[in-house]
Amino acid sequence: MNLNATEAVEAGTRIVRATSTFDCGGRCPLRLHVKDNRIVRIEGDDAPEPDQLRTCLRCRAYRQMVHHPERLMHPMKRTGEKGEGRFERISWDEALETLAGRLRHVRDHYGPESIFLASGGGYLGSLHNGGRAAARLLNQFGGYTTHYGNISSEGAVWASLTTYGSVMVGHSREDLMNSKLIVLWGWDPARMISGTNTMYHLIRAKENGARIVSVDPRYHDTAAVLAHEWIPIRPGTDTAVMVAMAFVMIRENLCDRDFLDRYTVGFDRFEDYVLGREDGREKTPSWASEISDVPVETIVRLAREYATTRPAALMDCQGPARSAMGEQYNRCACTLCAMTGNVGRPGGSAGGGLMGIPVGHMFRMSAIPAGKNPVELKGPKIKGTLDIRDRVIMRVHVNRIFDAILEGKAGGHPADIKMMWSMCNNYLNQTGNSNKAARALKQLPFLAVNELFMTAQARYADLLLPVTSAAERSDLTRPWPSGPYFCFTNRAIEPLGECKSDLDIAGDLAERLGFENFNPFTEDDILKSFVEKNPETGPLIPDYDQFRREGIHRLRLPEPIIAFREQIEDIENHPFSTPSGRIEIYSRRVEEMNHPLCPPIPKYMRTPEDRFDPLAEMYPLQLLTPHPKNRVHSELYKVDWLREVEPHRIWINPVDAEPRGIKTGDEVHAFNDRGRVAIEAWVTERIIPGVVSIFEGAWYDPDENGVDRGACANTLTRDGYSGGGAAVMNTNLVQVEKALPG
Ligand SMILES: Nc1nc2c(c(=O)[nH]1)N[C@H]1C(S)=C(S)[C@@H](COP(=O)(O)OP(=O)(O)OC[C@H]3O[C@@H](n4cnc5c(=O)[nH]c(N)nc54)[C@H](O)[C@@H]3O)O[C@H]1N2
Ligand SMILES: Nc1nc2c(c(=O)[nH]1)N[C@H]1C(S)=C(S)[C@@H](COP(=O)(O)OP(=O)(O)OC[C@H]3O[C@@H](n4cnc5c(=O)[nH]c(N)nc54)[C@H](O)[C@@H]3O)O[C@H]1N2
Ligand SMILES: [Mo]
Repeated sequence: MNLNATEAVEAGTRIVRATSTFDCGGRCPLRLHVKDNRIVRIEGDDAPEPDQLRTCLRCRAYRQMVHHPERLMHPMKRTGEKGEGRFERISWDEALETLAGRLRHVRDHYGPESIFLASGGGYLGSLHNGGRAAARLLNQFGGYTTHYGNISSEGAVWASLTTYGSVMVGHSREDLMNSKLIVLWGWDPARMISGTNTMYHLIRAKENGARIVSVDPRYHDTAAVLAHEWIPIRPGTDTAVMVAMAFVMIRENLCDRDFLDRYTVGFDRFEDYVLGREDGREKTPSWASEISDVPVETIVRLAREYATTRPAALMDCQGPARSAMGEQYNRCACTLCAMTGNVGRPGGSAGGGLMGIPVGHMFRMSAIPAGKNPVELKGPKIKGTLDIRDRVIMRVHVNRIFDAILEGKAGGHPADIKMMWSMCNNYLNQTGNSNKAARALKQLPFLAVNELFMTAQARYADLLLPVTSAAERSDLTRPWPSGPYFCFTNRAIEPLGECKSDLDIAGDLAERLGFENFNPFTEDDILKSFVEKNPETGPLIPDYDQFRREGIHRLRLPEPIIAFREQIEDIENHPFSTPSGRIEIYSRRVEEMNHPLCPPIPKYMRTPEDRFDPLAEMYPLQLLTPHPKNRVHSELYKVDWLREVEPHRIWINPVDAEPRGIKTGDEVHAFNDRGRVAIEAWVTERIIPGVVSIFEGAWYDPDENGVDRGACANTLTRDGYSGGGAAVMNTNLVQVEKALPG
């Protein structure tokens, strides 16, 4: 087979080296075949094994999105009711004048804090574009209010910072080859990627003899392909099982005491809790079994196996952490990693859920600084604090944006929001409680949205500004957790219709607002300076032109990166970045915060809408909302090829389906006090009884009775956050019933 596409190309067709900028955590190097300003074909990476980065289904369907007939092609203003989706075409001139006028009006009448800037959650381009350009402009304009918190991983971030003082808690994926046991604890990389070639490395690790165990309420794709054992567990109860594993390890003398003595602080406090000296309750396997439905023998066996198989990689992630007490799961995972001496060791893991290594995390430095937000300068400095309450004084938690719009200062939020300018997100669809979000956007006086599609949120706009896809501009990007490589995405086609990049929109608007020289550099100048002036990448990418030509710069690491290896090899000269310089199983900083939901050691705690909440009488099923295989959140929703991959369905176990008279293919309603969705059922033993699952990202589409026909998962979720700041996406109770015919 001829893998070198350049040779087989038709006359008039160019091949452009690029990638998508989807936020799946991977980054597929692509060769886009372009003819007459259309991408006509896509091929993946042509590097030989073992370097080749295999392209997944979403990037293979990329051109179906870029050239989708429903792409927004010109600016539009609302003509119907808010949310109705009726718009009329206007000129860029009118659009920019409208936005500039509204910004001036709100700033002058209510103050700049009443302007809300909502930028990217799921979209990941480079930092000069997207929300960054708008922030730079608004900083010059007088400031704005924005959101706080990483909607993906705040629980894991909090846990990693608390325990290690660092978010770089990962190993390069090749290091999985050194593991003898790999525990996928709420981690499904076959679907959510977690680094382009993670599955490749997991498969090799298995071939190399590693045992693979999956702990998850769902028998997911990675487990189906790789796991020797599936341990089903009730959502939100992982910490209880981990604590009971610690109990077994302590009682059976299986802890690495030398490691704990040398590298950690506060294990005694954790031990007091585990053994019941703190609260009179031993955290035995039978205690945890009642909470989690994991059999006692399984907990005991897993504890022994994990403690005695060295090295072992306990791979916790972010899904279970996107929950009401999410950070406790990651903190407890870190604690188990330390108890077994797996931190800083090849084939081991540090836990913490983030899996990032310090290369491949690039372009954080800005060639054009965004400047400071004058609104935030009026507030307290929040750098370094672990206390979420300090972080939401001047900002709105990302999962509370719509509550802030509805309630304003009277509801304890930092501002009375009078307008929102939104880009690179579909938050109505992607944050908790979409019905509340829709109410908020109906009430909000003005919403401008930079978008490629008429998304669920864009329907509520007053003004729609059409933006280019990543294929229509050049950019830099990266795989987020792993690498180690950097991507240059070359402009493949000229902007379609009247689309402009967010950067150009900000530039044009700056002109209207009277700022001169907002975009003084060419695209190439900017990208070049990002690469060359960045202290992280500068030394790593020696030749900008070659990088641009090849579309990728692969790093050759002499050996896999192991988080905290330096600390473990020489703790005296390389302390951890925590106040004690050690791994903090107990955190004084957290104790001093005195936050009722943040114990200083990891603990299992009950939460609202857990399985034991009395509300379960009315809404007896726990709802999970994982990320979809055939989309990136709500992106790619319109692509037919990908819809064919997997219909949008609710997973339900036969034990729950049969008494409700539900069969595969039936239309069912899932509902709670926040909303009701209509969705097809998939009756399957791949999910445990008592739990149902709807993939996030389907577009919210309420009918006249308020039933969400699009079955957006967030019609059912809560707009809250945990003590550590995690968006609560996986702690929900619902009922499911068969839809009545007609
Ligand atoms: N229930 C539930 N909800 C969740 C999650 C969950 O697990 N469960 N996960 C959460 C997570 S981790 C995340 S990261 C968020 C993601 O939340 P969002 O960021 O709101 O989700 P996306 O669907 O990626 O939306 C990105 C939007 O940006 C647009 N876009 C793409 N490129 C550009 C561009 O260059 N400029 C502009 N202006 N727009 C562009 C796309 O068309 C798309 O509509 O969802 C969260 N929501
Ligand atoms: N294809 C695709 N890939 C993506 C994305 C996408 O939208 N599509 N989004 C990307 C983004 S922005 C992010 S942040 C990541 C998210 O990646 P993750 O946060 O890892 O993904 P999730 O799908 O939310 O959840 C992972 C697993 O956790 C399980 N789980 C949920 N609750 C619990 C629990 O209480 N206990 C246990 N043990 N397991 C539980 C789910 O069943 C699921 O199998 O994915 C990235 N990758
Ligand atoms: Mo995310």
